[in-house]
Amino acid sequence: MSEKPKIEPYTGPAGGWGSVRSVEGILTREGRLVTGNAILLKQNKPDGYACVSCAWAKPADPHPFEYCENGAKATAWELTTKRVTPEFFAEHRIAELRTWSDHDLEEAGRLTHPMRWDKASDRYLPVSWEEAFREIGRELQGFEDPDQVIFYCSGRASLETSYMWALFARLYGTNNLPDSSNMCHESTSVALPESIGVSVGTVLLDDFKKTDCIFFFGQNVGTNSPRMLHPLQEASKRGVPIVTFNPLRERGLERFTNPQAPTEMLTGSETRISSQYHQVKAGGDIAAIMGMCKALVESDDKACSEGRPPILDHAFIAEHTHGFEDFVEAVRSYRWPDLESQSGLPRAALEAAAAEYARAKAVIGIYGMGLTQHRTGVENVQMVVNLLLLRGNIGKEGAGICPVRGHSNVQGQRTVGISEKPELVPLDKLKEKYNFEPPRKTGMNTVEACEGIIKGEVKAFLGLGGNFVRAVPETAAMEHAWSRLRLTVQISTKLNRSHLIHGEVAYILPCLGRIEIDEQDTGPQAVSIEDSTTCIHGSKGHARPASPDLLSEPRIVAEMAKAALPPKKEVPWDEWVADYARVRDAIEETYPDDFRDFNERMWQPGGFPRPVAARDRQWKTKTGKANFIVPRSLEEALGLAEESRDILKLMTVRSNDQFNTTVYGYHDRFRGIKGTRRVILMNRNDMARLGLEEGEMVTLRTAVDDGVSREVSDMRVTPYDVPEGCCASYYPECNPLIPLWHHAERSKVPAAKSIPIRIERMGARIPEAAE
Ligand SMILES: Nc1nc2c(c(=O)[nH]1)N[C@H]1C(S)=C(S)[C@@H](COP(=O)(O)OP(=O)(O)OC[C@H]3O[C@@H](n4cnc5c(=O)[nH]c(N)nc54)[C@H](O)[C@@H]3O)O[C@H]1N2
Ligand SMILES: Nc1nc2c(c(=O)[nH]1)N[C@H]1C(S)=C(S)[C@@H](COP(=O)(O)OP(=O)(O)OC[C@H]3O[C@@H](n4cnc5c(=O)[nH]c(N)nc54)[C@H](O)[C@@H]3O)O[C@H]1N2
Ligand SMILES: [Mo]
Repeated sequence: MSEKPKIEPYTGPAGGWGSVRSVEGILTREGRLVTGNAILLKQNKPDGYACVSCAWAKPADPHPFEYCENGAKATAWELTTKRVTPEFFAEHRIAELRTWSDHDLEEAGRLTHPMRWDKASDRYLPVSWEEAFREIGRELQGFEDPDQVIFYCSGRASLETSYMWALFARLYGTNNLPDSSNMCHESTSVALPESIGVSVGTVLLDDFKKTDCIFFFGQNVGTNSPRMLHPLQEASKRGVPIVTFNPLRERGLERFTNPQAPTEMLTGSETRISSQYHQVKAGGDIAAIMGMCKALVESDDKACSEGRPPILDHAFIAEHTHGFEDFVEAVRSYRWPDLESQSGLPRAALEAAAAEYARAKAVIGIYGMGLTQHRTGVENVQMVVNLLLLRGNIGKEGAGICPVRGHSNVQGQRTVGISEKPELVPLDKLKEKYNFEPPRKTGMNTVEACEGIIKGEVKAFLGLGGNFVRAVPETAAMEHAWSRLRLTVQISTKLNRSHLIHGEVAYILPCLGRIEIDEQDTGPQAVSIEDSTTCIHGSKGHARPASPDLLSEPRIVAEMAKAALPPKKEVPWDEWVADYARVRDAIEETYPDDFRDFNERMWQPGGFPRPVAARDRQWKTKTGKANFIVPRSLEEALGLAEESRDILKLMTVRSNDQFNTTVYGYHDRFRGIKGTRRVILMNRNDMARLGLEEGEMVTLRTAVDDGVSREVSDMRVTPYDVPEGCCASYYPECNPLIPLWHHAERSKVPAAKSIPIRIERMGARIPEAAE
């Protein structure tokens, strides 16, 4: 991008005219306007398609324009008129394409034809589907051990495709089913079952209408789930306090103008979103929440001793929870000065937040990657649950825990068997239904798959969507090891880096997107997805396919499976492809409690919710109760000596102009950054201490002693409102800095929000910081 970078504060609200102009800009680019606009009216509608962007809930009574700026961008990006054809690949050698940016690769357009890498010319050449499936099948039959093969799944594929993919992997003989949630909400999937006996959130959209108070940790709603601003705005207008913890001041969490409300737009009226905004240090949430718990316990003690009504819900705690005494003992043992220095927040601020919590009858706790992508990711989540349990805020109207999921069906994929953990899958049921012996050995998650690839133990990688090499940590070692794989197969819509660093035998298999009409033998097909609030929705494509040579994801999965596996009458691949309703029947038979009357109910406005036991205060935990869990890491953290002052904690975050590794453009409007993504957002005091000037270019270097040098250069020093000791930059540009072992201890989610780094002036090492 040649545009001159510009960095200046953004004064507008989230949404508003900025959002309208941005949507307009997207739709008018390259003739996207006509199709795009008509199609957008179908987004998140009962007879339409589920947005391909985020997983936020779709209301039963949708707005005529039930989409947001970023949903519109995602749609336009998929409906682009540009094409990556065999001629494109003839013009560009792989070595050349490798020098292109993430943005330019995907901006080249939709993939149109199955392609196979040709060693002699170092190009991708067109291949027939038949030949592609035949060779992939033959290759898959050739590996010694099924555990040498990875079946990765990015979170967009439908419930139908995901069910088929997981079955394919298990029939092949492996539980190697890592997915994008291993980099995302796996901390949730480990934390919540221990705390409350379910792996998903307990909040429904309706709870937003009944809540008294919202606590918001580490999620950037204005950028990553903008439609959620509508229920938040409504809550705020009812006077519901919203208490936010985030190191960065994110505009969407501050104020919002609904671009779809004409009066608001004309009068320029804004709604404040957060009533309290606490700029916690990166990784400081456990200490912050512990501080709130301490304030609550102390005021409960006081109230009880003065004969006033208690602050804590002792009846709920007695009947429904376990571990309260140990937890309170821990809470009392922490000293305020330690909690203040760990969280970076003064006691008075934490007491003010606690007072807001104590006043409310029903509290929702919302969170995102700011909690899950830390070494303490699991404990972070459990600490939010501890806070909620103190006043019975789980399993009550208007209250609950609300993880904001990423990809549009990432939660649903887990529901239908995409998991490396065999204990989460009804293997006996699969065994009986499909008459085979499913593998019982735990498979590889994302980090383990990377380790296996680096060690050379993994021989083949099959990707159902996504951009694995770019999304994972340790870019240098991964890219090097990736090219030693025997087989890489990527089922994709757009060209990305994972296609270009490829195995010895490499295929790109282009597929239909969810917005496109999917015509099979019994007519146009629908698919289904599960949103962040466990509601399941039907989705029907409305746009003409990008190319006549595309196949649907279910078809590609079925053909690969048929080519790789011996035929089996119990698994009717062809019938499934002819009519996806038959896949839904199979899903219902495998998971009868979750998917009762699946085919009928999937068109219910607002979707149908899966049962979640904790919503009804049934606790499917080992103790049979909801558990208070003491975070051990806080003790350890408090015991550690102050870290070296020239090491900063780097948070890698998303801009308002990207979807994960898909870079739409170079403007991060809400953060006032234009024309570049190569910035390092820093506190002015850190800049002064490290002797860095605004606008100078620096190298970021990972500050760990494992003998590996990790660096990213050409980053522009940009002063920003971020706590001292913390800094921020963009994902995926900074992924080369993350050591593979730097992940949440219990869930193995890469700790992308707390990478220890040093900052060096380009060209010369800066001397040790002056202290
Ligand atoms: N438009 C758009 N939508 C998306 C995506 C996208 O890339 N673009 N990605 C999708 C996916 S897969 C996901 S997982 C979600 C991600 O959505 P988010 O969870 O919002 O993810 P991030 O942008 O990584 O930002 C996390 C937020 O956490 C804050 N944060 C960082 N460290 C800490 C901390 O230690 N404590 C606290 N309290 N906060 C912290 C950051 O300042 C930032 O505001 O969005 C989904 N939706
Ligand atoms: N440093 C750092 N790293 C991170 C994160 C972070 O916050 N910081 N976040 C992590 C998170 S939360 C996630 S979820 C992962 C994301 O990791 P992935 O899910 O692997 O990556 P995406 O960028 O979402 O994948 C984009 C590609 O998906 C393909 N695609 C798009 N639509 C479709 C479709 O309908 N079907 C098929 N088959 N393919 C499609 C396109 O070819 C596109 O190039 O990254 C993780 N990595
Ligand atoms: Mo994600």
